[in-house]
Amino acid sequence: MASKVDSFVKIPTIKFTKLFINGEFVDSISGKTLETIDPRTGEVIARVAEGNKEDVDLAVKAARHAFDSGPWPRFPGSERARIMMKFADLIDQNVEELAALDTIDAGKLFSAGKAMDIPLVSSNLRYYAGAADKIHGEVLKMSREFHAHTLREPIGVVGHIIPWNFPSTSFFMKVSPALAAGCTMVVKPAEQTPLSALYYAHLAKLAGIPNGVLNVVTGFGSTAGAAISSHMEVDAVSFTGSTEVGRKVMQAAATSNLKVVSLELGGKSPLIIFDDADVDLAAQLALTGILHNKGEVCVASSRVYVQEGIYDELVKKLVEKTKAWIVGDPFDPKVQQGPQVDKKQFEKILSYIEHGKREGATLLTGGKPLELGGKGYYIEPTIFTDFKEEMLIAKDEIFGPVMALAKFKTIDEAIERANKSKYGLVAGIVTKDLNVANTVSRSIRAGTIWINCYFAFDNDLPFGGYKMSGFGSDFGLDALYKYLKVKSVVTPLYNTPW
Ligand code: TXE
Repeated sequence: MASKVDSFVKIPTIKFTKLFINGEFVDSISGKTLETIDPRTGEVIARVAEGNKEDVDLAVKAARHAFDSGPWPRFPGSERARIMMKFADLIDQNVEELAALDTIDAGKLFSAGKAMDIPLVSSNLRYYAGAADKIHGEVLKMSREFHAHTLREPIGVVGHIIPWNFPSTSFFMKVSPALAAGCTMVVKPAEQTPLSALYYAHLAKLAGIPNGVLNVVTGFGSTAGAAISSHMEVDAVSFTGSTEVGRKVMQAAATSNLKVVSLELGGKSPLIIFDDADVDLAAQLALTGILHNKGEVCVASSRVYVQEGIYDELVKKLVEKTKAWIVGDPFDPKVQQGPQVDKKQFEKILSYIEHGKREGATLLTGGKPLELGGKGYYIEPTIFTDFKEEMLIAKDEIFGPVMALAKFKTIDEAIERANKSKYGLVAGIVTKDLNVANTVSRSIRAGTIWINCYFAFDNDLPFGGYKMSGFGSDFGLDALYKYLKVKSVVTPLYNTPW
């Protein structure tokens, strides 16, 4: 079911469109700007400064100076924590405006932004603020006559390259732990969704984050992004995006200064539903697993395996629920799915749907763009059945509202098919049998396993991939350690001559 496109909320005035370098909003050196587009209509929302290599150089210089001589890495952790808490409070005071910016920029549901994404980022800042004064090393009992201890020191200047699907969450899952660690940074938001990142830069300044600690350079990946990953003065780069670009980031790190790299890349996550599952729960998990955020989610349950005994009943429920799913203006509180982020992503998804038809999968429902007033990048929730792992729709990350469904007989078959992917980000299991849940959890090569739930994220839960879904964690204390280096310090116990 579709709802007409008609805005329900007053669209905020766009206040910040310039680069944020060394505590100031500035134009790009070239004076160039890029358009940011509203995916509900295809119209331009604003023009934002287009940073490139020279601007990244300036931002890195500011971050380098703030790291080498500024107060941030030298503050007691409790002082960093105090400022981060203030930053979180300021976000809470501006929830609606921030959620609205992500809705017009990315087509995300305003209700979800207000209730989940934005509150999650302030809680994320508070989680890492709580860790900022608990960073310490260990005292070691050496095997010889030495006393040794380790120090955990901030890694230095960090580059964060972030995607468009969760503009706010992606920003903070990288920025919060790096701030707590005492790092300074340059953030490059995705070119599709620069607006909330610039707003966060403004709030960081209000909170008292010193100049140069948090810089935001808006711009394109092949210019501004590439300048970060190949920069000689950037000590680490944390990237979330496509596997293809992840490879380029790693290459650039290798051929420049061997900076530390962490990559959160794509996924093609299996959800395995066993015969004993509660059908309603399973159908709900499968559906929201793929349709949440219009399928533009790295952990989307895009391959669903259903055991033969429950298959027909589950498919019937799924189709019923899919037909009742409401696509439309993401500001409308009744709507469950907004437009895809941009024309490129919209066309990519539709071309995968055509591939699915040509490859011989059965189109059960959906499969077409939705004409909502003739504007916007809306796509019907789509389900294919009878897919094979060799098909493109089962191999590639579509990043859209497209589920591929298959029937299986045995647990071994389910495990084998679920693992038949180059990706290994998450997997879901629906069963009441603890032995089955445990066996499958241990047999699937993925960084997170959700049993009888999906999207169960938490600030405390490390999140990262296996295989070509990348390496290094976001969230949890593991993400904090990503931005810290261990230094070993040794002294002789006695005045042994050396
Ligand atoms: O990603 P890119 P795109 C997947 C998803 C999607 C596909 C393409 O399947 O359909 O990727 O999306 C910056 N050096 N994911 O093209 O290009 C870019 O500016 C340095 C999964 O948008 O990887 C943006 O800031 N940086 C994913 C970021 O990389 C570069 C989320 C991601 O863009 C660069 C997004 C370069 N050479 C897409 N080129 C997830 N894991 O959640 C681009 N960038």
